[in-house]
Amino acid sequence: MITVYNHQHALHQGKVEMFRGQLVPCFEVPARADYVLQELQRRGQGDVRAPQDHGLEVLQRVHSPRYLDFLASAWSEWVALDPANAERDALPSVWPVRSFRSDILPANFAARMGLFSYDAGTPLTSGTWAAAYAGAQCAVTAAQLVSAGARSAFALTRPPGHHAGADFFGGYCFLNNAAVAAQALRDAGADRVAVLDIDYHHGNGTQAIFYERADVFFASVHGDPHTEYPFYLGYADETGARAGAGHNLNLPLPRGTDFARWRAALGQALQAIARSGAQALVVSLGLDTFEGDPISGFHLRSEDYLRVGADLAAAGLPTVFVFEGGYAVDAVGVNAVNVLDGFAQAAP
Ligand code: Q9C
Ligand code: ZN
Repeated sequence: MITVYNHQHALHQGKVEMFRGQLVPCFEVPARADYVLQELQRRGQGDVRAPQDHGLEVLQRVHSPRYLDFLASAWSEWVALDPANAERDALPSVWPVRSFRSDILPANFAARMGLFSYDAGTPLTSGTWAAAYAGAQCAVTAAQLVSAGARSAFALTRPPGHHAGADFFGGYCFLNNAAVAAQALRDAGADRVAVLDIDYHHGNGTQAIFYERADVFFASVHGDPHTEYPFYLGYADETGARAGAGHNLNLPLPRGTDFARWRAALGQALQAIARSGAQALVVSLGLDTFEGDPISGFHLRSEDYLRVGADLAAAGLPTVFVFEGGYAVDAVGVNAVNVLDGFAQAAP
């Protein structure tokens, strides 16, 4: 399998996130991607390439212009507020909930941070834009390799993407790499595409981006949002709207779910994807379903990920893998490469 690697991922290096009234060290750290790359090389899957730069246009297919403008200039505006900010992450602290206006773009920087986000756990840093931009280009490059006939490709990048919407960041995500890949597959000629999200957390950003569209089917297996982040989306009754009605499938599972039950849900998602008529698949590959994950609640084991890869291969679709969550840092390499290996060994 070809890996398109974001060599600039470590430019995004958050220091702290808000958790229960305290700033705690970030879970989403550069070592995550380093371990995956190391494991790929250790197991002789070292066809690792750099992304091609397809410009802002590919991002504008998914994200709003005012959000992209904000992200591109946010760090310099933050430092302009106070030179001492250069040493601090930027975090939002005020948000426009229901009945506030979101059409107005406030001049105040804190107000714009809140307008374009939904949590205080996603620090924006000096290199966030550069890292996220290069990461989204990795997703496009992987999609184009698959469009050109590759059986599969892996976009190995961070920060992750599936919580980011058309005009918001959150959940450690800024640009929605999986959505950008799905759109790139569409733009390269696939009439119907599916996104399958197997991160522990519901892919609220991806769902929101495609919710009213019939051309991109979204399916997600995740922790029940009644108790699990992102809480406000990911319920089973969300099936799509308007033209997208019937093109969204959520399979929430309780905290404590083991591999047998999780795999049955994966099977359900894959059946729905087959029925959707998708000609290509994007997998939002989160490894935070692992039993050792520090912030999640499923019980998958490292060897289970080989079977996950084989199940995905059995769908028989050209597949773009996009790296998402997974915070058991010393296991995330083995778990990610197990999926890719399981896929490659089973794929025709
Ligand atoms: N102290 C992804 O997996 N809140 N994002 C966790 C832990 C946010 C996870 C709180 C979790 C976001 C891509
Ligand atoms: Zn996650």
